[in-house]
Amino acid sequence: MTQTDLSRITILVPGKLNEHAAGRMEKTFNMVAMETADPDQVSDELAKKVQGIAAFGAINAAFMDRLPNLEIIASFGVGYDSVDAAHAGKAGVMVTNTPDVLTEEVADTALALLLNAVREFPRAENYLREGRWAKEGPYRLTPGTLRGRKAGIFGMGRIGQAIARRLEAFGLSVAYHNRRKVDDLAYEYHPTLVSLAAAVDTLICVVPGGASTANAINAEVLEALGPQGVLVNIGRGSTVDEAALVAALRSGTIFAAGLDVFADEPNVSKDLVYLPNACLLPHVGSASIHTRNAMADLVVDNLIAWFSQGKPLTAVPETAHVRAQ
Ligand code: A2R
Repeated sequence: MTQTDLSRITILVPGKLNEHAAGRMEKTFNMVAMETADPDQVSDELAKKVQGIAAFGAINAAFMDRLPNLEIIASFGVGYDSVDAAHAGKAGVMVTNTPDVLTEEVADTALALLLNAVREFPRAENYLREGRWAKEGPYRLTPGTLRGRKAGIFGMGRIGQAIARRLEAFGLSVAYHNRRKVDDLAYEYHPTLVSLAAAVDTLICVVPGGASTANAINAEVLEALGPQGVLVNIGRGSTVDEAALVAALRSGTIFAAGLDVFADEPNVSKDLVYLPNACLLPHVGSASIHTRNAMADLVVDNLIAWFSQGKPLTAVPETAHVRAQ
């Protein structure tokens, strides 16, 4: 299909659109923006026209079912737990995500969270900005250090392995838990999350969200991690039982946490906000212009590949069987 032909294809964009993606989409397709993915806000005329969705937020089954000619949902981000991909797979709708292009950026952020949680750098910087260095003398020696720590990665996938490479360079030992052992990977494997937590003192969570990981990091796992324990979550907020985490941080069951993701974003539990041993970031794991542009390009390139060659670049496993009509 030529560029001109593509301009006849209607792509719906619910919610806030990445600017770089918007620029390319407007040039390439007939792009229709709407506020939210609400099936009641789609007119019958528009519903018939839509062949693709560029998704920057949740897309549920009801929204897909409102669009009889929908062929593809190109989702922004590697995690696609907010898109009902299982339903799409059954309905013959392709779903794509944006793996790989954000791997190194997210791994960088994981290490920043770990360092900040352990060495208190944000608090030390505030101390300087408040003029306390000159008035009160040097910032306190931190009780935490990376020296001698043993790291465990929950989710040794693309990002998990990029984090592991960084941890090795920092001199930490690395172990991991996945549902399956990864072939040709020398790191120590643990068949359960509790056994991983018990074997390490630094747990980094980078599994996808969804039912299979919901609240997986619970009171038992935090107890196993122990009083020197540091939890870093760069995956999804749904994976951590936040009430159990707050209790563990308050009681000293674990030492500290570094979190980029939360159960109810953008609302962050006040209990976490007031805890001095929690280092919190507003879901910025991949949030550089460089990496967000690369993710936006992959969203648009998936749509172009689907409508011009009948094959996307990065299908999610639940819809890998879907073929273009
Ligand atoms: O379990 P496996 O063998 O499928 O390994 C995957 C692991 N994983 C799990 N591990 C334990 N229990 C589970 N229920 C479970 N579900 C998945 O997480 C795999 O090693 C890893 C995910 O790696 P990738 O698919 O390569 O994803 P990537 O690019 O590393 O991104 C991970 C997540 C995203 O889904 C977003 O939520 C976040 O990082 O940005």
